[in-house]
Amino acid sequence: MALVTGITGQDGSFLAELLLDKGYRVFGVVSSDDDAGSWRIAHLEGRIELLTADLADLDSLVEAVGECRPSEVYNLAAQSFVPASWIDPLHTGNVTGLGVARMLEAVRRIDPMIRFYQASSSEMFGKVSEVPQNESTPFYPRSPYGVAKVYGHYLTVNYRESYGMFAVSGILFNHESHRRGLEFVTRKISHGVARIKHGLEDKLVLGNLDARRDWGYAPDYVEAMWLMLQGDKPRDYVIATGETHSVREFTERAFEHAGLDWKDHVEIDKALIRPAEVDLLVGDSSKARAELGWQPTVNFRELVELMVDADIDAVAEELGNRPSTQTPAST
Ligand code: NAP
Ligand code: G4F
Repeated sequence: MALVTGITGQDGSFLAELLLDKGYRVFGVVSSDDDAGSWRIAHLEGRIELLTADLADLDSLVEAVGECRPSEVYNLAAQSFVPASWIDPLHTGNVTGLGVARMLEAVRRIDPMIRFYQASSSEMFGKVSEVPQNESTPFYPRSPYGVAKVYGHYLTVNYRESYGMFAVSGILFNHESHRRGLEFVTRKISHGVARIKHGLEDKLVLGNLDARRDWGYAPDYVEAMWLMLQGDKPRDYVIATGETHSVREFTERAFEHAGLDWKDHVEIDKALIRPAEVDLLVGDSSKARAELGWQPTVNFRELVELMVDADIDAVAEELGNRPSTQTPAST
């Protein structure tokens, strides 16, 4: 039995599918009844059980964990959009940082034998001190989001060391899919390309094209989360493809795949440039590959193409007024 916070997010929806396939009874935390991401789990209705709780409210989390008494908890809920963390650093700190403390406390109080996964992030490496980044690379976060994730990361380590809990952190590099939120750059691009292809827009407005990321495919990454909770010993792992590409390269490939030239459509808005940027991320996941047997199955080109294809199909469906269960009704 497993409890997943953030089940309506990109990763939560894929993790729920994976756990169901493995025969788990799956409970998911939703923060409200009209959860914005409910379109991602609509196809799982009747197969997963939802509990209402908020990462900002300890009592609600204790109640949720107590109600289902899972053997595994995956803490995926967060305010996860980096620019929003400068707009409201207090909210981000409360949910993305202190929310981890509340989840760990809820687990410890109900049953410290429950295995706990924390969704840590490559954003913690920030201004990187070595290339590629591995489990020993020092953290230097560059946003309130990154700072909050460092707090959650070290608190998970601390609960493991203080209470002997099976609490692990997955330091996951960027992972994407057709279920990615529209505010994140890869989906903004694939969705923008689809709308341009269908003649609904002509321009796509972006920020820093020089930033480099190690982009993988989200379903591969939720498998790593599960593998981490099946180990003999609780250990933290970097999960990454080991390849890095710029936002410009992603943009170029996405337009090219749709038979378009990005230079005809992309405009830069300096307002989208961040107060402090993470210039380069590329992960060394050799520890996970050796100890967990994990490896990515989708490369950069395949990722770009599958996202563009999915959005071109989804926009076509919307134009034909046929409902899609894979993208939000509003887009
Ligand atoms: P996502 O799509 O933004 O999903 C975040 C989830 O958190 C949503 O279900 C959201 O539901 C929920 N949530 C937000 N505030 C909440 C609150 N106060 N109480 C309860 N639930 C709340 O994120 P994702 O891409 O799936 O990522 C999953 C986790 O991995 C996040 O912690 C993220 O920071 C981390 N991560 C992601 C990546 C990546 O590349 N995707 C990489 C490294 C780490 P509502 O909005 O409806 O409340
Ligand atoms: O897609 P992004 O918003 O993702 P970012 O900031 O790397 O964060 C994501 O990955 C983290 C893991 O490393 C997660 F922890 C986090 O929760 C989230 O899932 O931006 C990627 C890059 C940035 O350098 C940004 O400056 O794309 C650049 N960018 C350029 N134009 C843009 C845009 N980003 C967004 N969102 N929108 C743009 O128009």
